[in-house]
Amino acid sequence: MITGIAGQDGVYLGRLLRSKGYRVVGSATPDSASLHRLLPYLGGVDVAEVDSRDAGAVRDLVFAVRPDEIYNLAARSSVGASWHAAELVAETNGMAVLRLLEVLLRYRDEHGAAPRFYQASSSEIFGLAEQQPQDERTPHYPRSPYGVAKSFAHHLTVNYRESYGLFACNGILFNHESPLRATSFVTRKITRSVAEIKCGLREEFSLGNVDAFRDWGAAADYVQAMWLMLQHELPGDYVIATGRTHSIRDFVELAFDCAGIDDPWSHVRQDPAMMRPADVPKTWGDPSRAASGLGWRPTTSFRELVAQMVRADITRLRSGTEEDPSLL
Ligand code: GDR
Repeated sequence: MITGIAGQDGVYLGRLLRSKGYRVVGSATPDSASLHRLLPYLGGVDVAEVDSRDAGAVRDLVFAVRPDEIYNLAARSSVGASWHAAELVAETNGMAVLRLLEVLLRYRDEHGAAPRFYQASSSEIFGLAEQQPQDERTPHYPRSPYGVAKSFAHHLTVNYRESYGLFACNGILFNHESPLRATSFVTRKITRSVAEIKCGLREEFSLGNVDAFRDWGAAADYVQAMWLMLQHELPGDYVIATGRTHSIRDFVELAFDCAGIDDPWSHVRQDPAMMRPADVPKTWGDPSRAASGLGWRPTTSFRELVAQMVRADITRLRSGTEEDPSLL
């Protein structure tokens, strides 16, 4: 069972589990626009429209599906939007996780064993970290309502594992991207805009803080790590990252380069209104524990990732088809 099937990671994980022969049930918020957009990629996945904040509906779904593994990906995923919807973010990214952990306990009471549980934690828990690179022992210093709620859920997952012996893991995923990323995130906003410039549909676009650094990997690689965590003999928490960090500036320049366009900065405006009240200046992860404990390593370079996203956006515009499984 995958909560949040209607996001980038839900699609990649759902496809991975299907390729391994799993039956996959994915939940999505009723009437989700994202589900409508990504449905072409979800062949073979059973979709249930359930709001993750609705504890009763989540309980009914878990008891009906009787899953071996639950991947909790449901969340409000935009850090930038979280200041404008702090309470909703706390409910969805924080309290809903507590309620789901409680459902696991009730399930175990009734069936003798609970499903293995994966919690989508995030590098945003580290925020203004002093330690570079960040690993599983780096103290939390979240910088947004999003990061605060993810930190709460992270600690609860550890606490329920230690208090009740649940098989519960936190995947501390650093930024991970793909052609399926929504254009509200900076990477896809850039690749989409570059593709539009390439196709003569626009001349320029605006960005906020271009001096932040992110450790960007590929979503396709990162869902493998989620699965590996739940196959391990013991539950644990793992940083999933590439171990390399790049600025937004680097991403912009590489994206224009991939499209064969010179002079990138003549096409980019900086808009102070797009700056966040507080930003995370640099994420840089140390994935050593995932390498030694899970045998996981990223396989996609930064250049390959950017090139794949730019190529997909140019293909979309030239074909007139927005979503097509051949883009992956
Ligand atoms: P992030 O991703 O906040 O790291 O969270 P995002 O792509 O939104 O921002 C990355 C950095 O780019 C700067 N930025 C802009 N961001 C957006 N969205 N739009 C802009 O126009 C823009 N201009 C500059 C931001 O200030 C920031 O520094 C992602 C999400 O997927 C989370 O859900 C996840 O937990 C973390 O990654 C790991």
